[in-house]
Amino acid sequence: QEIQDQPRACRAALQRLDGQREQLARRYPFHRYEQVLLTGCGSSLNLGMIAQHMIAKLNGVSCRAVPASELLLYPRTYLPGRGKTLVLAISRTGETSETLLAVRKLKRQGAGELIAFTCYDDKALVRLADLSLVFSEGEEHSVVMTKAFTVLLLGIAYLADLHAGGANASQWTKIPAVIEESLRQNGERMRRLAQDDSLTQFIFLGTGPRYGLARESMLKIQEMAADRAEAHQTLEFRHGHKAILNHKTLVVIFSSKAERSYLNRLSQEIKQAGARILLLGSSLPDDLLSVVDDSVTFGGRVKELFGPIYLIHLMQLLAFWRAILAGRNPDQPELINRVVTLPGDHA
Ligand code: F1P
Repeated sequence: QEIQDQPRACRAALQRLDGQREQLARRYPFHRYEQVLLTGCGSSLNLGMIAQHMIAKLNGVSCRAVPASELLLYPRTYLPGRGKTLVLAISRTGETSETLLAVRKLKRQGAGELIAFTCYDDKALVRLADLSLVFSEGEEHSVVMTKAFTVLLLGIAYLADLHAGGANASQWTKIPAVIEESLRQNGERMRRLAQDDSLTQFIFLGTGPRYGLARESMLKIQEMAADRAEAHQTLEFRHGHKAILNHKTLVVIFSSKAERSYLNRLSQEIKQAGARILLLGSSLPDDLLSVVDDSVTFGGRVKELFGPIYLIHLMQLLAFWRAILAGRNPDQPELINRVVTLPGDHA
């Protein structure tokens, strides 16, 4: 239900953001800072890794996503000697202790303001933040994050564009429609793919904003289905990692225009190793389509930069069906906690 609810949740979030537009535009514009740091853990980190590309591209500011544990343990590595850092902390629950401890530490070390992106307004992260964007539409019963990922990512993209002058405002309403259409068209396809029990490992490849998407896809497969999964920056995969390919492997490539001319060679190598390829992207060329086993093409109605917002639902569905078919509960996987805390944590 939470995967299927994404179009509705996105529309509700957009309506609220539109209502706060003028107010939000005045608070902590990204370009006034020396750098923007995004932080979080798990899915929240992965969405930060996607959003860093959107912020850097739209706002012309140095921006990086760093795991909260890294910031907690090595804060000096990530704070510039001069100028202020704007910290964007992402946490669905607002309770993950690494994230809370990291933002407290950054404040103590002289970082600038803190904006929280979360789904719950009564939690510790909101109390620490200078500004909180609370996406209650993303609240979930499931331990594993699905619609919250999409809604929070859409929210950060919206804010990045707003601070850059709002040139992409017309993009946002297209996104829920693209997800809705794809859920209808591709849901059954993902179920059939998941059903293939000859597959035992999944490899996700993406570059730029699509690397965070690849990592989140890997995390979904691991969390929900406990299948073996890896994520790599697309061309990095050729540097040794490809040795693990075999005929029981599905490689999912999130293609982007920038790397398109290199994908034929990579795809041929993957095929030579006996693995299968699922290619996802817009305007996919015929010569590439002839090499891969399967593809899902999106019409390019939404700019490539924002593609990860409407692509992740496919991999959420794949992971969901893998879990169901293996007799696992995708909402409440064994070994996984809704909130990860540190021992002796007083966050
Ligand atoms: C982050 C997170 C989730 C993960 C697990 C543990 O939570 O790492 O991504 O699925 O449930 O927590 P949050 O800080 O976004 O609430």
